[in-house]
Amino acid sequence: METLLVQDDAGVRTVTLNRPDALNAVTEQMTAELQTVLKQTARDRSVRCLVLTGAGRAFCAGQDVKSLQSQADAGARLDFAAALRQRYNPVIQRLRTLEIPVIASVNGVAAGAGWSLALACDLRIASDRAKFVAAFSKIGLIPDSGMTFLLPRLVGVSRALEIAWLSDLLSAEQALNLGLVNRVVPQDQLADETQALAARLAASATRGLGLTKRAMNAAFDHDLAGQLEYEAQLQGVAGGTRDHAEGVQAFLLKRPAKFTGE
Ligand code: T3D
Repeated sequence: METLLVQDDAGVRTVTLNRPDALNAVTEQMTAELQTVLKQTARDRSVRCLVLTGAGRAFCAGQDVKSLQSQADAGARLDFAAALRQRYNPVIQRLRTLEIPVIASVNGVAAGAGWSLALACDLRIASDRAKFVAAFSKIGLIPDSGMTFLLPRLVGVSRALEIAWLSDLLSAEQALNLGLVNRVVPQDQLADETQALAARLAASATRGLGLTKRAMNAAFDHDLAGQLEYEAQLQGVAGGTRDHAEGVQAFLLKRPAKFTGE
């Protein structure tokens, strides 16, 4: 991988966006590599939690605007719709449908599609130096890579429009108050706090957590009756897992459960 660092440790896979000189701005190479690593992760049962973070002082500054400009300078016709369909959308879909917890560890600024990447993760833990900016409106674009889907679900349509239209920088504290991040921690504790949270999730009943994610994501498309039926179907699956049996045994024997993710 040229633009990513990938590290596995005790069921936790940490993917670090690694173009620190460009604030980890996203290139074609990076979206291709993200697609590859996420596809591999979906197939690898040993990975029970995924962490996405950035190298250096930024999480991710979104699309590499310089590469867009150099393509335009070279006379290339930029096909934004195709770029989203082929490059970004598969990454967002993968993050949303991976049946393990996905944590964004937001170590610095998250802008444009870089913020969309963080929004597509299930949980966001931010450094107190993290900042968030939609940025799209500043270059005449609309929020993409799932931002128009995810932002209004977290903060409501009116606040989402304000954030998208104004592209003001939000501090980590503002993001916390708006419900855009789950936790804010001091910068020097971010890596440890992220790993502690990831390790705890990776040691949990992975199939149950994955099915919970599937159910929560589907809830927006169902009415109550539909969601109750969907819960019944997924509980039918969770109830057949080894981790369910182990959890019940552990409760009865008054000992800690040892979940294997099966
Ligand atoms: O077809 C398609 O691909 C469409 C998809 C679009 C998706 C998008 O993400 S569109 C939005 C793209 N992102 C932006 O417009 C954000 C641009 N960056 C900024 O607004 C600011 O850099 C930040 C708010 C993120 C951070 O500001 P600051 O003051 O902390 O850093 P800086 O000085 O602006 O940037 C530091 C360096 O990173 C600088 O390089 P230099 O000049 O010192 O060599 C800067 O140019 C570079 N950089 C920052 N963002 C990008 C970038 N280089 C390329 N692309 C970037 N997005």
